[in-house]
Amino acid sequence: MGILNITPDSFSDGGRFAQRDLALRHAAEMVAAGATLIDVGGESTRPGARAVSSVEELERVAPIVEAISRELDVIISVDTSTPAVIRETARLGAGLINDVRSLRRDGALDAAVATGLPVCLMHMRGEPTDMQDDPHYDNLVGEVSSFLQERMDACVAAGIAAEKIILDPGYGFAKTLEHNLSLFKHMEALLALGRPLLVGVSRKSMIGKVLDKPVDQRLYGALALAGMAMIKGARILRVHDVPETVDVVRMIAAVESAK
Ligand code: 8Y7
Repeated sequence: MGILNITPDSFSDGGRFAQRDLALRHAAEMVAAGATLIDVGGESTRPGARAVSSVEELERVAPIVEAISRELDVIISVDTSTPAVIRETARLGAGLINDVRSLRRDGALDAAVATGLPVCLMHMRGEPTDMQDDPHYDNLVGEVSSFLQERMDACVAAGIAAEKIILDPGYGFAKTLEHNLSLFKHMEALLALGRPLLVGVSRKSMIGKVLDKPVDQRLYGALALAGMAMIKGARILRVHDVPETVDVVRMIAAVESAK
């Protein structure tokens, strides 16, 4: 899964169409490099990020989803918690709802059910604005696992087939470095929930903190974690660096399919 962040229009001096073409080109490169999903996001979930209105979020994301759906053969994942964005992007061709809030926002679960699309449910506590305020767990793996089980039960009760649910430990969301490392080490425990796991660690601070490296020097660390996640049984890797990660995945697949 290649990450496509849609930055505000003001960021690009070329305006709306240049923005869309740039995003489409980046998506096409990731698909050519082997991405089978593109995760399109219009709301920053970074700690302390500014809130974006649902209108603004939809204005950012909808044209990109529409363009990718028209031009590329890839599953479009939409990184959103917003009911209107869930409904509208599904209509425009989205194939997966990736919600870091696990469909807990008012109206999000109903919107997701109405689309009939698969969903990725991720563990987080609190909101991106306060999630890193001294997170504490008595039993990290147990609490993450129960949370995901509870969200999965709520989705199934609302009418989403269990087969359409992907789970995610939520690395970097309401977790210290020690929490992230421990939850990575014990990732296998979450496979007991019976659903495919998605892992997102690309360029995240858990790599920066271990290696003491800024965000543009975290690729090798990310690739080490990508390989480990695959071997531990993760099925989807959410990454910025698609060509490099695809090499890792293909080498592991080659060895695992050997006699
Ligand atoms: C994740 C994510 C982000 C993740 C899933 C970043 C939107 C932060 N991280 N979605 N989104 N899993 N499912 O650094 O780990 O990419 S945003």
